[in-house]
Amino acid sequence: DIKAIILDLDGVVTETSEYHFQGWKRLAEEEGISFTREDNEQLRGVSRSKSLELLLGDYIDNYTKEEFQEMMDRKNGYYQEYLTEMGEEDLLPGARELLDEIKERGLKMAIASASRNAKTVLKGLDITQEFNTISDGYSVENAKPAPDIFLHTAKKLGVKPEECVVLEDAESGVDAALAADMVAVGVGPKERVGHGDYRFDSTADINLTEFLDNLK
Ligand code: B16
Ligand code: MG
Repeated sequence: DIKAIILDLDGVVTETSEYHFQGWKRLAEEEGISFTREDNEQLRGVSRSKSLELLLGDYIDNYTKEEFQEMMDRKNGYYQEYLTEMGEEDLLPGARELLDEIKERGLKMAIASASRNAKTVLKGLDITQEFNTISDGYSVENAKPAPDIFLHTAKKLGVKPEECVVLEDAESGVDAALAADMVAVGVGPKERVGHGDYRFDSTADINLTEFLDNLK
């Protein structure tokens, strides 16, 4: 039986990828490196350090460890500037209804995000209090696609991995959920999350009741 729903944050509950993109783009421009919206798609669900590695590509050899750290901090500063303007209106369509539905069904509910800014984002959206537990970019050492963040979250909820459904918009996140032996639900296009157990085009398209009844 399913006892808990674990939600990814960026891309499932809210769409912060545009803010991440603006932050990375500003940094890339300052460093004279090209960075397009398409490049940004690769960074979905990917940790901050891995994101910078992908952005730099071969240029990575031109930088010291300290410079790498400084660039991560600089991008995060830009990102946090955008976050200050966040509000309830930044919930993705269907997200509010989804949270209500999970609660009504008496299921446990958690966030498992790769972001170290997850708590700030949840506060901006004013939904912190909705969740039984929140795991973020500080919770585990190995980022998605490793299963660690989801296993850690299940443990905190006191449920078994097979009793969890994960909602994820990123390729790496679906990989992580499958590796954790949870029901992996992709939110997004087939090319990105089609390898999960189930898939919905968007958060607004998730019909939880129908989906859970079909699982039985
Ligand atoms: P930060 P999620 C992920 O969040 C984002 O999708 C990804 O683009 C970002 O690089 C990562 O968080 C780290 O974010 O720089 O704030 O620590 O989708 O796992 O909720
Ligand atoms: Mg995501």
